[in-house]
Amino acid sequence: MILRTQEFILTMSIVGMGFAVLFAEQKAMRLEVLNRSLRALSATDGLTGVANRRHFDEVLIAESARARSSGESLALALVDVDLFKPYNDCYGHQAGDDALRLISDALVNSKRGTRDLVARYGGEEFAIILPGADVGIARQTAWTVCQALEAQQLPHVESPFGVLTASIGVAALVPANGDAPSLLLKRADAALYEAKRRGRNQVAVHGHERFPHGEKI
Ligand code: GH3
Ligand code: MG
Ligand code: MG
Repeated sequence: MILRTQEFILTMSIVGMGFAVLFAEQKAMRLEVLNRSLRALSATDGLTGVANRRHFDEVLIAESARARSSGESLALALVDVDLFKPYNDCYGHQAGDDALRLISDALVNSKRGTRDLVARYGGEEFAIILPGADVGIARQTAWTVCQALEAQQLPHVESPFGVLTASIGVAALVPANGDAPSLLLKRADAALYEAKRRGRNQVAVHGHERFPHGEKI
């Protein structure tokens, strides 16, 4: 009788340990899923669902380092929605938010494959990191974005184009030792400024156009 009881206790202990291991594994899996979703959330812009500025900064640093060691070109497109303040003033902030979501969709649909990263850079500005792209490919992608935005036909009566449009500055380089990722940003930003200056709803490419005061952008 005592033997039976001991056997029973032993069996129950083994079964109990089995359950404990199973529960621990399930808990670890649940935590892993939770961690993954938290990581994804902390990298995502809440309004548009594309990468946020923090994630953009991380990816730009990582891709610059990768391009530096592989000798591949790295391109960046900075996209700024045209006349967005008047859009908000005319149609309301909620409509402005809806438009930003549609614009980010157009950007995501225009990117090449999975290596490109679309991010909300801030406010009504977006960025696309294009690893491996030279100036020609980056310019082409940027044009696709401009055309996709125009094709959305979001009415904007305050704009000379009649619809919501964007201006895009593009830069590409093979990072050399000592080139900070901020150099690519600075060049794309200068090109964006040039696209605005020329009348908006267009692409300007750093190094391929001239600034009014002579030096190449
Ligand atoms: P430009 O063509 O020179 O870029 O003119 P702009 O009016 O787009 O530029 P400006 O910098 O004067 O205005 C940007 C506007 O973007 C002002 C701001 O209210 C709006 N904006 C920024 N973030 C958001 C947002 O999250 N939602 C909405 N609805 N509007 C935003
Ligand atoms: Mg802006
Ligand atoms: Mg703007």
